[in-house]
Amino acid sequence: MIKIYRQYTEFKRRENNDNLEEKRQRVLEIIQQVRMNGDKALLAFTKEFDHVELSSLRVPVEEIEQADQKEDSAFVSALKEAAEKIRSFHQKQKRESWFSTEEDGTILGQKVTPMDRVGIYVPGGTAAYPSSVLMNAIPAQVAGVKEIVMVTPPNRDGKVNPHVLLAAKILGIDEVYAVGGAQAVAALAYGTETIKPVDKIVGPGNIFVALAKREVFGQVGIDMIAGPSEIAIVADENANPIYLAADLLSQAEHDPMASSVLWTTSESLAEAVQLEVEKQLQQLPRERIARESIENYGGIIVVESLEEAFKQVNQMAPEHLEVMVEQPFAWLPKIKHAGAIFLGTYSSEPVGDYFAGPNHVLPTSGTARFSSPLNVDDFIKKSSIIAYSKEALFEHGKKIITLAEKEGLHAHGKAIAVRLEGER
Ligand code: HSO
Ligand code: ZN
Repeated sequence: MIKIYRQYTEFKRRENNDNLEEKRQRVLEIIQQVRMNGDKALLAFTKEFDHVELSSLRVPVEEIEQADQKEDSAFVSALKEAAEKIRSFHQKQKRESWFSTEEDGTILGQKVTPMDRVGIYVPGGTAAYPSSVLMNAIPAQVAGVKEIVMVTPPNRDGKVNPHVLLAAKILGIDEVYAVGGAQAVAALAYGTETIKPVDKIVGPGNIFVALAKREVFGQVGIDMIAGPSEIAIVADENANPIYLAADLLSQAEHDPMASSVLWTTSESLAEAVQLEVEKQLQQLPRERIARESIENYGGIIVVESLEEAFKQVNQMAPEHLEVMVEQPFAWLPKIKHAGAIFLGTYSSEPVGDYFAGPNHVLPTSGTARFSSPLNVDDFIKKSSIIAYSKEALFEHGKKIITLAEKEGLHAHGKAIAVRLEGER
């Protein structure tokens, strides 16, 4: 049963008290092995963790080419259409380089350059989501990244998930390696005989992948470290309990650690949703996962006012927030911290997971306080441009020399002074 609370303080937030140190040591060893032994280490770890002996790491290009042949056409066309929607949304995020000319002739600006090579981690098993391939790769493509490679663990037959390959095919990605876990992250960061190192690694993974990403950060860029999924819903008395229950369960089925929370001003709605969650739970193929999540990390919080509800939502800073109230747009100014905000009855969260266009890689575990959904900016970097004019240098040179000398950096001052003197 999903619990009903009258105080937010009674609702316990998910805490991570896993002992990570042991796992971290293991990950460090794996990274070390991959750096020393390259492909040989990758194949050995694949044998150890994925229980399969591969003769080559690279997935043959023909296999990717043929990925659509065994899929049903409704799935292929839905995935293609989703890719188009995601692409057109991300196109709007694209930034241009800019230059501004000052009155003294100086030109200042910012040059935008895409990263050269990016690696996308795609988990194996039931979390191998083709939708996540689209969400990770499309912003990189829109940014202009030329080389996008994918790594994903093989199954016991040595094959990678065919739906994931279909997503790769739709996007035109032909460099895919059948390797997963911390070893795949190490290979992307440091390179091996077959895998050329990348500049940034993105994509979700299990705890070993997350720890490995944290360890290689600095050698390469990484995206966020994603935690279990979360959904917060704020509903008034007019919301439909069937829809609310379904939306809560949509994220609960991801992970036993997922957190689904409803805030409402209506006691009777709270009770109706409680019953409805139970009813729908029993019909879910992933009931076990969803039930564990709902019972441990789910809740319905009855509040005095919507004002109060949004205050508490801001404290949670959820990954997803659904606003199921009349006039949802009117509440937007009150919402400060949420990865993605869904407004109104027809904006059910899975619309955003798959199809609307915005990214479904979102900040979790309260990190929406300081971070954003995965976006095109994650795949570019900026260089500052300074083209100083003679006039500007003569006007400001002395001030620069003063600043340099106060820092005790006389060579800095001299670099300016020789130019000022050169004109004598
Ligand atoms: N809701 C997940 C993304 C996802 N849902 C993938 C379905 N497939 C991220 O929060
Ligand atoms: Zn989802």
